[in-house]
Amino acid sequence: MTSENDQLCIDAIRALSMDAIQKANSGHPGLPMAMAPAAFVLYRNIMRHDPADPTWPDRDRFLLSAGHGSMLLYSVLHLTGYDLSMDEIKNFRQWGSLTPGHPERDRVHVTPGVEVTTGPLGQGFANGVGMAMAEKFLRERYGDDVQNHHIYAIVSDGDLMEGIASEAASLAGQLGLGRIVYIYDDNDISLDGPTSLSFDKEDVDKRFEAYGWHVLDVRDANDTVAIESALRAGQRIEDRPTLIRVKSIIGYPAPNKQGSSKAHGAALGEDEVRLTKEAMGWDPDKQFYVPDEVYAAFSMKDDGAAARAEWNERFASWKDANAELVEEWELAWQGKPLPGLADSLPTEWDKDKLATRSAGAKVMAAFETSVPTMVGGAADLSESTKTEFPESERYTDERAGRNVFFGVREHAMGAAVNGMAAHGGIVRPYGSTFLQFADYMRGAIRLSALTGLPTTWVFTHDSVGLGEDGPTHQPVEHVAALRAIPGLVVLRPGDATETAESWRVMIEDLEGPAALILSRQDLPVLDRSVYGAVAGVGKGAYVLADADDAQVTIIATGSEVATALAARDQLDVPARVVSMPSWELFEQQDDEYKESVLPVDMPTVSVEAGVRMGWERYADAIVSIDRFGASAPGTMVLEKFGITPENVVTHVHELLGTKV
Ligand SMILES: Cc1ncc(C[n+]2csc(CCOP(=O)(O)OP(=O)(O)O)c2C)c(N)n1
Ligand SMILES: [Mg+2]
Repeated sequence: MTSENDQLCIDAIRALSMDAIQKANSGHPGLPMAMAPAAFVLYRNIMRHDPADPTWPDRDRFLLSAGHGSMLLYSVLHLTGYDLSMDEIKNFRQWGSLTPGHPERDRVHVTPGVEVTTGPLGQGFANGVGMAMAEKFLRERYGDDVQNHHIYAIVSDGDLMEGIASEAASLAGQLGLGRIVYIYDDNDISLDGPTSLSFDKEDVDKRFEAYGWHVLDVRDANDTVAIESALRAGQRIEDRPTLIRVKSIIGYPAPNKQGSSKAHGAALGEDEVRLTKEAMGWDPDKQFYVPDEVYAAFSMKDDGAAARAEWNERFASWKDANAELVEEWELAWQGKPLPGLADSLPTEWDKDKLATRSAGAKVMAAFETSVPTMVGGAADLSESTKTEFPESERYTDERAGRNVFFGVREHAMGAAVNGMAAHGGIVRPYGSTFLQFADYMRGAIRLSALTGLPTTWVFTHDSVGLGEDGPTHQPVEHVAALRAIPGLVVLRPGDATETAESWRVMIEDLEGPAALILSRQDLPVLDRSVYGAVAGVGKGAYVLADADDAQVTIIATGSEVATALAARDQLDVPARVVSMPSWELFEQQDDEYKESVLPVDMPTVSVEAGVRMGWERYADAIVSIDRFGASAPGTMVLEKFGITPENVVTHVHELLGTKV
């Protein structure tokens, strides 16, 4: 039986959520009302968390994967004592508030206690898998005095319908991530109506058991005793993730709207809010009312402070006993590499031609020990993307190594990498695949940018130059599509040395996410005693080769830098070549620098083996590929599509009005 006091706390979540949504006349009351008991048990009785310090490293993490139920989270954060005031609750969904429509972990609005941005269903589910991976890795590396916590989430029908959740659940089962304990809000309702429309044939329990999860059923979402004992059972299972399926009635206890999709995504209406308050034994005339007993009983300030103090003590003695690891941990927790990263990077390549993906492999091997908590991997393409830490172990259910075999699960990989970054302690986690498949994980990439997470996306096989695999594998619009994401830094280095510098820039200089775009095919390694210094990479674009009286600038990225240099050699007019690995970094430079690289009055031709979209900003003539690729040897495809020095020369002559 739920005690009277507990019931009051639970009903306070419901009342606050209803009122905030009613005032905004916008939001999703159904989930907060039905899941109020589960959230109360989690935040009051199960989770170790401290409202006064929402970022302490060993706190339990909570993710509201069903982000539409955001008022549930805001109510609970307010009631347990986080710095989220009643005014913020009253400003739900309003401009500049800390209570946006869906929970946002954002560099601009920092809502204390919000771990990840959720809204696109399924992402939070998969973020939690990354968080559990991070926790396990850090626990093994630094010991359980430093990291020893759980990852909790509330997930909905929509979350479980999304493909990303299947990928992530399968991965979590494979990796035996026992610190995951998720509550599934099984309410037979989704947005369009009853789940009989689209989601009632599947046996979710059997499905998750088949993934290797530990599945528990709670028959009544109001049975706090059953919920608490299921959560404790989940905590005890160390070798498998746990899914607790909780049967609930959406919108409970609203007398007329509970159990119907009408409670899903719109304010209940003033009359129904009154009736619901009456049904709960609350005064219908009071809004945003929280009885003092609720604040007293729900507060986690004392228990949270005690939990954190207990950890502080353990952590302090760990520090005394592990002096050699302290600096490493502290830098990792700040997201920084060990000192000396830049000096560790290769400058000699032993070859005069090297694919940038192969250069990338050498670079990763070189900085491996400088970034001891970088964890990442590929979606079953590590042989091709060549992203691996050669001296490190594999991440398995038995041992959390640094090399993750994500399997062919791009979308879950993306969200898990975000989860690792959001967890903290994992420095620049990365995920890699062919550039073509960036589309399969775009939802996660977008969220990495929206949230400003320090994640690294490594994409190889970056143009039709990859050759015979043909148009299904040849990216054409992908670089442009990534550039379209605000806040994502796209880096397409032009040779091996630029690849090394790109990695340095990402690890040392950038705070947010970056996409590193690498070639499959060999590219000349540029002689830096002849060409511009590679330090220009950090400025996004720089002059690689110049002429005193240059009449034209050729801008190129990645593999086309070599094409541009060859065109310059063939031209009978003096030309400048600019390597432009990153538009975003170039845009951050001051006008003087920009003008020094790309003078406004200098005719400019761009060359990039992808769509022309956006190049109008920099170029007067554009050499591009505005069609899908073709299955043939890479050099031939590039030639057929005009990505050749000769075609660049033709464009220059056309632009200058001179004859070839
Ligand atoms: C990827 C994605 N697709 C669609 C939506 C729009 N949407 C929000 S909630 C929802 C489904 C609601 O059903 P459920 O997840 O069961 O939540 P409940 O109504 O039970 O609270 C949909 C389709 C979304 N948020 N994310
Ligand atoms: Mg539902």
